[in-house]
Amino acid sequence: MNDVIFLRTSLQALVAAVLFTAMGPASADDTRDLYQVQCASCHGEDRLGGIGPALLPGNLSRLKPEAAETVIRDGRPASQMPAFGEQLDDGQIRSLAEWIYRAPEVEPTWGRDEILASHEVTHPDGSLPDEPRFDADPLNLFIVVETGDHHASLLDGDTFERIHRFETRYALHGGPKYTPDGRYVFFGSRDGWITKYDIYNMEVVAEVRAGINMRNIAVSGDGRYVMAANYLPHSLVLFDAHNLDLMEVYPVMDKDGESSRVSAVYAAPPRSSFIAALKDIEEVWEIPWPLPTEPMVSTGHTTSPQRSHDTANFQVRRIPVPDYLDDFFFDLEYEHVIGASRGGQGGMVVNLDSGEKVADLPLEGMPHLGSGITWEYEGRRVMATPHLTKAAVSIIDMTDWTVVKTLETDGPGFFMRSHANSPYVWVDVFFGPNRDRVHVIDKKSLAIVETLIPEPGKTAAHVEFDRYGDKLLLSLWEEDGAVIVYDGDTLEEEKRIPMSKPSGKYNVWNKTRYEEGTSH
Ligand code: DHE
Repeated sequence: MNDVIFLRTSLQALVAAVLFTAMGPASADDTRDLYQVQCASCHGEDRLGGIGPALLPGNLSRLKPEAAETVIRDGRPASQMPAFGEQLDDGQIRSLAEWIYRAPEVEPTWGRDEILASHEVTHPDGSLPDEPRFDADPLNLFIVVETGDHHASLLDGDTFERIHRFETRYALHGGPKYTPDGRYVFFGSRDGWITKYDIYNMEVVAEVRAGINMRNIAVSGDGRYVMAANYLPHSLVLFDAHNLDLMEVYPVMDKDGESSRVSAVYAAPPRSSFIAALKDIEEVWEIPWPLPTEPMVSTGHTTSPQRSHDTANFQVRRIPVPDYLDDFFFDLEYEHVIGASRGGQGGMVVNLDSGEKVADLPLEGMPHLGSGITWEYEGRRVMATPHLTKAAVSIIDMTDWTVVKTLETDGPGFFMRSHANSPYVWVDVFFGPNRDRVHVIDKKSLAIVETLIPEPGKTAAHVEFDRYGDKLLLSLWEEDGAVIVYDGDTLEEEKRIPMSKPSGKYNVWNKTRYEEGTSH
């Protein structure tokens, strides 16, 4: 399917390129056509985003037009944006770069009315049976997102048998988020949809579209609320997790009315709050959820804390920070946010209570902090992060924020993983000629002790352990890919399960227990 689209767009591109070259400087119609041929399949026909971000003036405030030309010509590292320098001449690149700064013909809106109109509850909370329809440890299940054909698989984490495979929304991005009991999972798609899925009954139970171009979602530590972070519109949107009822839309702007995209939102259970980093405003927002002090009430088959739609608890606390945070990570106590801007030359550590910057981190080469992990090393806690544009893994002492070690790798990596019970950390080599390699780092010696090549020439990426830290899954990130089961100690391959471009894998136990070796 994707090959057909690729072939068609390549042919269209060739025709368009020939026409443009013959016609001289591009007119508005030419540029509109060129955009449709070259860009629309990822960025949307109306520039509202798709697999790629929305391309509207309000979303490009940090990108200068000359820089936009460079991105079109050379591509953007650590994203799916390819280089068009071979296909397009300078005039075409310039006209496309100008085009994306034009005001849209119709200003896109996605507010309360649109969100409410999109809301669908197929199985109201409490209406389906409470027993799993399968025989497996419900806390050791994996959800695997298969981006090739927009499906997800449910795997038994003990036998590694596939229990079920189901269709998802288009282009899921970011980790799906579980309720603390592991019964429900929430998926977020780049085009704004949130899907609530009942794992026990293997049914979609509710859906709502939170935005036009979404970053990610977070579920409160008590499982009662879902927060969505958007690129378009510039908003955070709060839902009641039970049926995805809309609770609040937060326009994201500073005190002068300048609005911002949201980089991402995370739940910080020890603080009982959502933490959102902003892309165009130098602020981090903290939005606390209420503690479940209300009496317990019966909701059909389940007993849960009484629901409150009173958002008095959900007031925004603004924390000024010295730079934009595109990417960020937290310590286990959620006392500090460790963040970096994509353009910056390093990272910084901000204390979330005082709002003070407590350290600078000398991390060049775009640290991918979002995929950082932590472990105990010689009696202190360290964190490690790969870099998106540098062949290195940085290991940082979290007690004084100094760099303990910089490990040289076979190329820039995207994802890191471990488990408290595992002696090893796994990091992929996502970019460049060695993207078929995965490094295994010993947590004690901080050295790479093994480099695996599961299948030469095929991208190997993203690991997730089972709940015990014994076995792990690695993706062969290809259309005709697979997840590979490894023994976590012997590093021997045990099994392959065919999948369509499997991306992230998410173990219920590790995610709901905020395991130190996985993403949160
Ligand atoms: Fe992601 C997680 C941002 C490109 C696959 N990515 C995240 C998160 C953020 C983020 C903020 C954490 C959200 C969460 O889990 O709740 N990603 C970005 C970018 O800014 C970037 C570089 C550019 C962009 O296109 O937005 C980017 N990401 C990609 C890809 O190109 C990937 C490889 C393929 C894809 O499907 O888009 C990709 N991102 C992922 C995956 C996760 C993710 C699989 C979840 C990892 C996890 O283990 O939790």
